[in-house]
Amino acid sequence: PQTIYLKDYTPFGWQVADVHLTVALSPDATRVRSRIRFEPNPDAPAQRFFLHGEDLRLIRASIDGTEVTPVLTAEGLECDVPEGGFLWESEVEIAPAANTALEGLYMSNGMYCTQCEAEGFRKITYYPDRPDVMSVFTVRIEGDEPVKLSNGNPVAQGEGWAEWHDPWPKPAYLFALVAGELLNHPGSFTTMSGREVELNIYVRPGDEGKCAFGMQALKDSMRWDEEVYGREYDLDIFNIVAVDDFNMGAMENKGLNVFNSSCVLASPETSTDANFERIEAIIAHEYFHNWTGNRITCRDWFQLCLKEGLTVFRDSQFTSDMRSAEVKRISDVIDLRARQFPEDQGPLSHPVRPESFQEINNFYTATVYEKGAEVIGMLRRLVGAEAYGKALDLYFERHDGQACTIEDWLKVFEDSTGRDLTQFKRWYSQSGTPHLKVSDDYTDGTYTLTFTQETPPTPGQPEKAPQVLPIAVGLLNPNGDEVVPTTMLEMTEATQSFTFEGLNAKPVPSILRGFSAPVVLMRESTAEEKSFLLAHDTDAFNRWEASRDLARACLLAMITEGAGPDLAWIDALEQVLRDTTLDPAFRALMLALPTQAELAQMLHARGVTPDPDAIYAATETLRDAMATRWSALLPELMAEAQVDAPYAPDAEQSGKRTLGNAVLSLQTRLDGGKAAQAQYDAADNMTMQLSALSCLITAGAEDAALAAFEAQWKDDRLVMDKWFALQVAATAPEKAVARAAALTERADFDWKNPNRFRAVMGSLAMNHAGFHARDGSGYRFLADWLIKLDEKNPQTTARMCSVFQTWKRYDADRQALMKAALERIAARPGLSRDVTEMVTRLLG
Ligand code: HT7
Ligand code: ZN
Repeated sequence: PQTIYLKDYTPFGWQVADVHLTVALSPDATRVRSRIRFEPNPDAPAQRFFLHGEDLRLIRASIDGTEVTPVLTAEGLECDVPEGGFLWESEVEIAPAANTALEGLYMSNGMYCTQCEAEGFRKITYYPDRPDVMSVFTVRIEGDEPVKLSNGNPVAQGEGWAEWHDPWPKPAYLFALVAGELLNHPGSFTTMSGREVELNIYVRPGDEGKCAFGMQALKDSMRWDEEVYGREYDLDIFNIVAVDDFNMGAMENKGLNVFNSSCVLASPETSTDANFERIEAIIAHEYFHNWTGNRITCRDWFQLCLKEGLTVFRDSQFTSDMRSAEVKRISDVIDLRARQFPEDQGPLSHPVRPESFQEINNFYTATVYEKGAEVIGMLRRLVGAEAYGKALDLYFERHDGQACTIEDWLKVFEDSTGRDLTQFKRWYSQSGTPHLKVSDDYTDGTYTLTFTQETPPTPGQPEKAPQVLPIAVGLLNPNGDEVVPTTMLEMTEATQSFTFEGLNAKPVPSILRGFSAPVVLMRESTAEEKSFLLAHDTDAFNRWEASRDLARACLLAMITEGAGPDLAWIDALEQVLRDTTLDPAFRALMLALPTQAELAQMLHARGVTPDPDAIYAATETLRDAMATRWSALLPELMAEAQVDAPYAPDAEQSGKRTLGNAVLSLQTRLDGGKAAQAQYDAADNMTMQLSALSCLITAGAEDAALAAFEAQWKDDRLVMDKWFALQVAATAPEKAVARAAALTERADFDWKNPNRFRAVMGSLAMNHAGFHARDGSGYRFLADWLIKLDEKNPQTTARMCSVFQTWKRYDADRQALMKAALERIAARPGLSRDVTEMVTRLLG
C-alpha cells in the first residue's frame, strides 16, 4: 500500500462552487447523479484533474454538457478539463445492500445510511474527497422510504422525493443521507439569539421510548456551548439518527448526526448508569463538532487532532460541569492510562499529529483523541482559563469557514497571549510518554524540587527533546495543613529545579495535581508518605493516586515477592470509605483496583516479565482479603448506597449505585452470591441487574440468572450485547476462550454487526488472563475471527488488531504465539489495506 506524507500536502487544483446530488435509492442499484461546478484554485499548483472514486460503476460523465470518457483507476478517475471553470456531471451506480464495510452508503436493518468520514464519500460518487475542499450541497433523495434526510435544512418534498440544502460550505466527509421507516422523537431549542431550532431523534419503530434522555442531553449541550464557548447553532433543524450497524460511536455530519444506536438509545430498564453518562458525553461531543470540526475543519487528515483533541477536551469540560469534575478527571486518567499509554509505549506509537499513514482510519486513536485533548488541557493550564477563552474567541473569528492546521491553532494562542509556542508544539510531533523523575531537598527553610524528564524512543523517533510540562504542585506541612496551595510550575528543560522559600519544616509534596501533564511520574516515595497524602491531600486526584500507588505497590509485592495483602493500606482505605462527606462515586473509584493490564504494564516498566496468571491470582487474593477485612463495613456501605428515589441517571444516584455495586462484588466473595441473587431478583433497572449478574458470574452461580436475563431481553439487541460481553469479560480466565467460542456458535451471534462482534472479541481481550491463556488459544481464536471479519469490514477488524499491541511485553512462549497469530493474519491473501498496515506496524 501507498504511504501518504504530511510533508507532501498540495492544495487541490480547483474549488467546488456548489454540488447538486440526486440519489435514487435502491438496495442493489442506487443511482447517484452529481452536478458540480469547478473553478480553478488560484492557490494551487497546476495538476491533472483527478476525482476520488471507489467501488463505483460509472454510467456517464460530462463536462459542460459534452460527454467525456475519463481514465478510471482503482482510486478514482482522471480527465482532461477546460482551463477555466466548468460544470462536471456524472451518474454512477452503487449497491448499498452489498456494502458490509459500513463506509459510504450502506444498509442497516432495511434503512439506508451513510458514513463518509474519513474517505467514504468517494464510495458514493466521484469527488475531490479531501477535507480542504469545502462546498455548498443540495441533495435530492428519491425513494419510497417515508423518511428521507440529508444535511442542512429541508427545502421541498413530494411523493417519493425530498430535497435538502445545506448553506454552510462543508467537506464531503460531513455529507450524510438517511432514509427508511423511522419514527422521530421531537424537541425544540431556542438559541441565545432567539432562533427556534427543530430537534429530532429518529429511530426504528420500537425504540421511540428510548430517546428522551438523548434529547435532553442535546439541549444541555446546545445551551452549554452557548454559555461556555459563545457558540450558537446555525441551522433551522438538527437531526440525530440511531443506526444499529456502525463502525464507531457516532458521526457529526452537518445537521444530521448519525449514531451507533448504543450511543444514543437509553432507558433505565435497558441502560446502565455508565451508558447514560457515555451517551450524554457522545451527544455533546458530536454536537460540539458543529463548531470545532464542521465550521472550522481540518486541512488534511494529518490535522485530525485539531478537531478531535479539541472536541474531546470540550466534551470532558461539559461532563465535568454536568457531573463531578474530580470524578471525571480521575476516570479520564484511568482511561488514558488504559488505552493511550500502551499505544504510546508500543509498536503503534505515533505523534498526536502523525506524519504519515497508509489508511487514515487507523489513526482514529486514543493518541489523536485523548492525548490530543490532554495537550489542549495543558495549553489551558499554561495560559490560564481567561486567556484560553480569548484565544478560542479569536480562533472562531479568524478561521470560521476554513480548513485549518495545528500551526493555525497555535498561532491563535501565540497572537492572543504573546507566548512563543515553538517548544510546546513538540507535543504534536513527538510521540511517546515522557517519564518524569523527581528528587527533593530541604535546607534552612528552602524546599527544592528537581525534575528530570526523559521520553523513551518510539518507532521512527530514537531521540527525544524536552517538552513543556505544566506541573501542578502543592505542599503540605507534616501536620497535614497545606502550606503552598496548587502552583503551576512550567518545566521546559531536561532537568530543572524549583524552590519554595520560608517553610518551617520539610513539607510533603503533592506533585502533578489533577494529572496536569500526561506523563509517567516516577517518584520513589515511602508508603508513609503515600498514606499521608491519602489522608490529607486537598487535591482529589492525588488523593486517589496515593491510594492507587499503595494498591499497585501491594499487588507488585504480592506478584513478585509472594508477599501477602497490605493490611495497613486496606485499613487506611477503610477510613476513606467511611468518610460520608466524600462523594460515593469518588469512594467507588478508591475501591477499584488497578486492572490486570495496568499491572502487566507496570511490571514490564520495571523490567519484570508479566505473568498474567500470577497477576490474576494476586488480584483475586487481594480482593478476598479486602472483603474479609471489611466484613463489617460492607453492609454499612451497602445501606448507605441504597437509593430510595425513583431511578434517575444523575451523578448523585449513579455515584451511590457505583459504590453499592463495588461493595456487592466484595460481598459476593463472602456469601457466594446470595446478596447478588437478591439484588438480581429485585432489580428494576439495568445498572442493578447487570452488576448483580456480573457478581453471579464471578461466583460461578450464574446459570439461572443468565437464562432469565436472556428470556427477558432476547429481543433487545443492545441489552443482549451486554449479555454476550459480560459472560466473556467476567468469567474465570480458564473458561474465557471456551465461553467466547460457544457464544459465537449461537444463531444470534451476528458477527457482521460491529457491536455484537466487539461484545465477544473485545471482552475476551479485556479478560487479561483469559486472552493470554498459556496455550495460545485466545490468540488463535481472535486471529481466526479477525481474518474472517476483514473480508467484510476492514475498519472494525483493523481497530481490533490493537489488542495485540503489547505482545512484546510477555514471556518468550506467549510472544511467539502472538507473533504467529499476527503473521498468520498478515499472510492472508487479499488482506485489506487497513489490517495490512496494522499488522505490519505491530510486527515491525
Ligand atoms: N468524527 C467521527 C470519527 C469517525 C467515525 C465515526 C463513525 C464511523 C466511522 C468513523 N470514522 C471516523 C466521530 C467523532 O470523533 O466524533
Ligand atoms: Zn469527534
